[in-house]
Amino acid sequence: MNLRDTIVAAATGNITSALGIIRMSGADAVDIISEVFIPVSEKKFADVAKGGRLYYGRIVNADINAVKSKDNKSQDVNNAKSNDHTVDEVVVSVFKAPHSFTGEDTVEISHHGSPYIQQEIIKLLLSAGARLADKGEFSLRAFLNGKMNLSQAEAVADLIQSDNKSSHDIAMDQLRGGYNSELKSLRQRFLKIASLLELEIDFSAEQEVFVDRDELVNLLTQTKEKLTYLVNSFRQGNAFKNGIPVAIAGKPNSGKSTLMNAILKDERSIVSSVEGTTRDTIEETINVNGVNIRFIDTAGIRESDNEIEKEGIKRSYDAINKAQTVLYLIDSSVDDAESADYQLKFLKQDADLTDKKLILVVNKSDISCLTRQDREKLQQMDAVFVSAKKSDGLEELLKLITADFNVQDVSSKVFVSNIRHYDALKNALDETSAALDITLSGLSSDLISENIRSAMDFIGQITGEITTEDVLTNIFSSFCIGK
Ligand SMILES: Nc1nc2c(ncn2[C@@H]2O[C@H](COP(=O)(O)OP(=O)(O)O)[C@@H](O)[C@H]2O)c(=O)[nH]1
Ligand SMILES: [Mg+2]
Repeated sequence: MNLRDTIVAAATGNITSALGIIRMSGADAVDIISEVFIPVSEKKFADVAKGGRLYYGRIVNADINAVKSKDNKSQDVNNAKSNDHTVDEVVVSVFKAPHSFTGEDTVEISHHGSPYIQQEIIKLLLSAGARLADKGEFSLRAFLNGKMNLSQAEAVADLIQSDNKSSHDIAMDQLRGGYNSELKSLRQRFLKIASLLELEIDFSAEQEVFVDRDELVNLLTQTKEKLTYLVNSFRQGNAFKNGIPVAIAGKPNSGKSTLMNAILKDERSIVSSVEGTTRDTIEETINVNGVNIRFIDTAGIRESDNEIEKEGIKRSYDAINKAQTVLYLIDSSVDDAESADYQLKFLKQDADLTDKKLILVVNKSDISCLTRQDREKLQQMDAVFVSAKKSDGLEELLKLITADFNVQDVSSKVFVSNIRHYDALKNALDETSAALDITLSGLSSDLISENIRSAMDFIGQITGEITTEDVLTNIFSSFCIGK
């Protein structure tokens, strides 16, 4: 990828709409647009274009133009009217470096929103010297030109993908700096620790311990707490951004599909009284108070020799393992408290439930044959009683699912919602914990320094102060073209 090229791409989707936008960025942007754009003043555009201005005019097919001017003297009667070479009437916005998104000279062409027109204009710009932008290349350039840090560039991608209030709030917050101040203060702490330690190493020949161990332990403990907070915020941050994945599990016929449908008030997944009908998993998202909940209806769990059903059961476990919350349904017309207990034990054996919320849902309460003792026992297991068929108890269930997720928190608290940041923070936390352990055990300070340096590197990776080409390629290639 040559970053000195002038790049072009459609900034709006390939659909018929009122308007579309094409963006072109790079040192030759104005010269290239000048080849195909004639402002109403009919002057050469490159001579008049100023940054921060909009220009109305026509995009013309330059090739035809060239032929026309050659043939001009012959006054060819067949010469088409100038109108015939016009691809579209457009508005061109000019941004001069560094006052643009990318930090380079940039032009944006607002054209009539036909995919055909869009393609034609891009083709003209390509033949005038631009190159088609790679995925995320505009954002990459913005990052490389210091217009935003890496986590802000990622926030642009999140912002475009946000489809509800909480994911939008989180992306917006990250774009506006987010936990940059937290990262800065962490970095400062690490720098302080590192400089204390450097001092000690320099003078170690004299066998003196310069660093007050208590101060060091204090600093490391505080840093560890900060990092732990950020790492733990990911569970919520990720839910706000991507929705809370909720797997609906239980034996066949316990009413999983009926429950999902009742919640969705939709008839998407197959409800049937023949056991094992839902052989695959089905996912549907609903929005409750600004938080997306992604319900995954599973095939149901039981012993089976049937190959297709076995595959369905395997997928059920996959869905459970990936979920953040698991609703485990029992059928209260046949299961009692003991059976519920037995089934949950079975589930815990075969599925990984660490860090997951497990909610026992006692279904079919309309035809339940539970005794009072059963009921009490189930209540002690924090069960929720519902009738999927009658839509009873669903509100309480939804409340329980969203209990840890308060949309109000998004604007007032700091959340980590990006998995790359989460990984980096977790690594920094591990290094800090190791440094603290070494300090407490009174071992040599060179070892601590090493941990602190790599913790600092991990923090630097988040904002992009420390980065490799691989990391950048990886991040920006997940963007779409034109971003
Ligand atoms: N009476 C009653 N029947 C239910 C309830 N929930 C589900 N059923 C019935 O139980 C059967 C199995 O339901 P289904 O949702 O397909 O179960 P799944 O195999 O767990 O997905 C169907 O005949 C449903 O109508 C309920 O709350 N009350
Ligand atoms: Mg089903």
